[in-house]
Amino acid sequence: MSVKQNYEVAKQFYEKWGVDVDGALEQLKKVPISIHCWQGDDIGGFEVEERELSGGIDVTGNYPGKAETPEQLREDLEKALSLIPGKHRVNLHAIYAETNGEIVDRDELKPEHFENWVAWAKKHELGLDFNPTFFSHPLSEEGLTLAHPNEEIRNFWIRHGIASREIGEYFGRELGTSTLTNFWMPDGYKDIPSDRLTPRIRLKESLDKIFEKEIDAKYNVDAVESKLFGIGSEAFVVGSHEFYLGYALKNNKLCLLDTGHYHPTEVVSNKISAMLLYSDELALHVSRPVRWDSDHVITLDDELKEVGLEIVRNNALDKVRIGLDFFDASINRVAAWTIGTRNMVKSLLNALLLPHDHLKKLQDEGNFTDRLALMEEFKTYPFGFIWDYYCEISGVPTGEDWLEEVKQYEKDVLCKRNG
Ligand code: RNT
Ligand code: ZN
Repeated sequence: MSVKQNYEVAKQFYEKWGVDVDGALEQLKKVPISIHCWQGDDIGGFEVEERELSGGIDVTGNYPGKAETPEQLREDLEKALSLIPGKHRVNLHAIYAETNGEIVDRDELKPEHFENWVAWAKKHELGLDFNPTFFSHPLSEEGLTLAHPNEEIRNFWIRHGIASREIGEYFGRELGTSTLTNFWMPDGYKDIPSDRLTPRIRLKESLDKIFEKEIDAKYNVDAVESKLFGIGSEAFVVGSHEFYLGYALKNNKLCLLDTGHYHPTEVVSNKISAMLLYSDELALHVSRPVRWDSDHVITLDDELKEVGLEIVRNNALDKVRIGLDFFDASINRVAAWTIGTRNMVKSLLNALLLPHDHLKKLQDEGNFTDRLALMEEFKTYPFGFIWDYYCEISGVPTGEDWLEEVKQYEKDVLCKRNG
């Protein structure tokens, strides 16, 4: 049976429930996932001065073939993109600037340091997103940046924030699609603070300065990302969820939810509908925490499916900016991107294939038996055949065929690198 034939059969299962399967694929095609460049080189970046990863995050593993140059990173991204159905975006961090061997500190970064990325994005018709880098730097070593008691240090990071928004705006202008510039700061304390308010006031004031300049949302939109704890900030993080939720709502910023940044039984899927009542848009960093904010490659687990369901059943595909945030150096990095991004797309497809109106109605009627019975039965519907067909019409490998390509790429390209 061909992929197409399987599709035709599988389609009937869903059409029985009134689902427009071809329409679902059309819709899915238009949803971009923002693929984080930092999976490709373990959040190394290309700063001239070698710097250790800091900020309370960690990448473990030493799989061979890590990208060492911007050209290699782009080459690897191209490979991964060729294995993922749909048109997507690439998410950069400030440390991925290209400065031609010149030392340019974070507060002096300019759009011109990202010209190569923009040219590449144009060539491949990709949108770009951006993140200032508030870690892996001598001035963040004390675990504080925008909330630091020292004004000079704070000002350095404020300048970095301002520079970053300008880079985001430049991306948006050049590429004709608005950039999401996401602010995550590691600021926090290892042990119980004697004062939680003052650091929060400082963070708030620093952010106000960074966001002073109005930028057209056509070009750049800002997001703020909270966290519960990090390595070295176990007792207190200045930018907690409530801090940023409040900040975002009051200042018309996007609140970015990282699926690894909450209590172990607290889930991001449950926050989406609540927040969309008060905010037109929000952003995600889809990650997989294993016992802590470990940033494992995302699998098609229950929570990933639930995130997809909440976005689709609440008609929020154009309200949620979906980005990924995982980093694993113990497996092939191109495979990591491919597995994770394909899973994100799969979770959306799964959601697009369900008869939400019917299921909502059952709930309103109090018919919980049918609701549970159907939701369980749909789990074993022939989803895989629809997915394969989507891959085929998108011109990317179906099923596990992509793995051979990654293995070949590992042999031909990755293993020939020094890394
Ligand atoms: C850290 C945050 C943040 C980073 C990236 C590299 O816990 O999740 O988003 O992972 O900016
Ligand atoms: Zn994140």
